[in-house]
Amino acid sequence: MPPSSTTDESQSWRAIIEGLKAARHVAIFTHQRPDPDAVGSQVGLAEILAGAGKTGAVIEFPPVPESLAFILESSPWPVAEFSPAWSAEHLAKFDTLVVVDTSSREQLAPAAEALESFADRLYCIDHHLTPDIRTKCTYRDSAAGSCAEIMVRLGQEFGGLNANAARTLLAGITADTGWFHFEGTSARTLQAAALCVQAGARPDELWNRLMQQDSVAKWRLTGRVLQTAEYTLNGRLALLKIPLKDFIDTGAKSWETEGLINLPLSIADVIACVCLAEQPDGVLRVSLRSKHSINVADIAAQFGGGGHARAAGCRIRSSMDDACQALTSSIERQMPTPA
Ligand SMILES: [Mn+2]
Repeated sequence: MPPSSTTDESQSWRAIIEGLKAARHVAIFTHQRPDPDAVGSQVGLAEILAGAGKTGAVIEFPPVPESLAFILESSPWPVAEFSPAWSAEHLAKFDTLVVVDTSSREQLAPAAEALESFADRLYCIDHHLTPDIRTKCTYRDSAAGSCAEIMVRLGQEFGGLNANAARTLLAGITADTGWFHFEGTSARTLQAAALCVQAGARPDELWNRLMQQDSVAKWRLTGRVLQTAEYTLNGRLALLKIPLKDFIDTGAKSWETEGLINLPLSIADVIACVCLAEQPDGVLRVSLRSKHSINVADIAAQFGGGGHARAAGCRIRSSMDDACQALTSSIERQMPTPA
């Protein structure tokens, strides 16, 4: 498959391929709060590079959701947890550093400074809108529905995918496209998925590993959050508020809010949803989704975050009520006038 549309992008694509072909010992990073696309892209890339005779490691920012263990356990390279001590001891030993599925300093916060101190050997492969980390080369395809989709193309430059690369990359593709129903799902997405299935990935296995692993605590939390959901701006905006108390009472973990924000989008009138989850340190972790019209990446950016047009996030340090008010008025300014 050809790389991407513009000259800039195809130049950075060639530069990334050349850099990876010349690499010997590679550390692969991804964003905090990793998801299947993040770790699927990491392990898929590790398989591709291991197949080309390279060594390396996959680096995670803790905590990593238990639900992703099945991907990380299949890594051909050791998986390490990032810490300042790990960084001081090991980072300089890698001749090549790669960041996948993000290009945002904020999402790499614990390691951003350390990574930028090696910017001359740092590559980034991403599909998000707002790059700000300093690298030797960043390849960004914001039309790709997942970073894993880009990795499948990258695999073709290295002679194809082995069965485990195919499996971990299909995990990333399916998760980031909502099993092929998000806007970013394109012919190239489906072509990449077909290559994965051809190389041995099984959609039924991945559906079970990714979609049928919830805890009872998560569903108790979900019940509470849906009960207390608020619908504003003429029913077009859904607000989900999760105070810390709800996590404590139900026993749900912080990452078990995953997917919850999509539920109110099933309501015909709702065109945007905001979910605010209070963290133990008092900061509000905010997720934003929209069906159409509203660019939630722009909204998130107003609060120091980022993401995609239809899915974005940020962190806000204020009371739940103040944050809801600020987000609601910012979304209201983007609301289309009803016909
Ligand atoms: Mn992604």
